[in-house]
Amino acid sequence: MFSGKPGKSYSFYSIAHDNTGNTEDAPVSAYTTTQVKAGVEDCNNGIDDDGDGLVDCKDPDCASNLDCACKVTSITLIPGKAALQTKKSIDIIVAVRGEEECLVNGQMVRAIVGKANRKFVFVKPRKQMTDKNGLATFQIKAKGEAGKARIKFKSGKAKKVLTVKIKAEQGQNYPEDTQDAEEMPEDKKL
Ligand SMILES: [Ca+2]
Ligand SMILES: [Ca+2]
Ligand SMILES: [Ca+2]
Repeated sequence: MFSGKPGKSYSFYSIAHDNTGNTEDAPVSAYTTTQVKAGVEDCNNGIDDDGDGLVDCKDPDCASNLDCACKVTSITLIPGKAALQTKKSIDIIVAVRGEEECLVNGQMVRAIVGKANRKFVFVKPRKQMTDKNGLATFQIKAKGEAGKARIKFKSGKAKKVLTVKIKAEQGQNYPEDTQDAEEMPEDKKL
């Protein structure tokens, strides 16, 4: 296979030979001309087409190529768990990452509040796209009842559950819930 150098133009022609040693004159113009374009990286051929040392998806020229888009492998919640008083709210940042910690831009993140948890919290918005830093921010507001709520965040095939402990305002009692101690052992330290 003939491989050209970026930015160079190559011409091809053929010269016919016969058995008696006569050689056809070279044609005046080339039969075909192939231009290897400089600065155009083909994002799916395993070759550094534009000569900058970066192949396919590693080349920033392929950043907007669909084959190279950062696809969700994990989501992280910041903070990873929350405690708040009734009627108070907190922002939870959902960080969506792909392979090699790439930032997933424009990916839908959903906040799912199961039926049993709806008496404790509101979440807004219900769904949101990640920004260019792979982040989506949700506000969680505690209703009037103390207890423990679980909110599931889902993006692509990744999901994470946030446990929110809601404490009654001072002077009120709230039920101690140890049900999730196995899953969230750090809760015991609180
Ligand atoms: Ca390439
Ligand atoms: Ca390149
Ligand atoms: Ca490039």
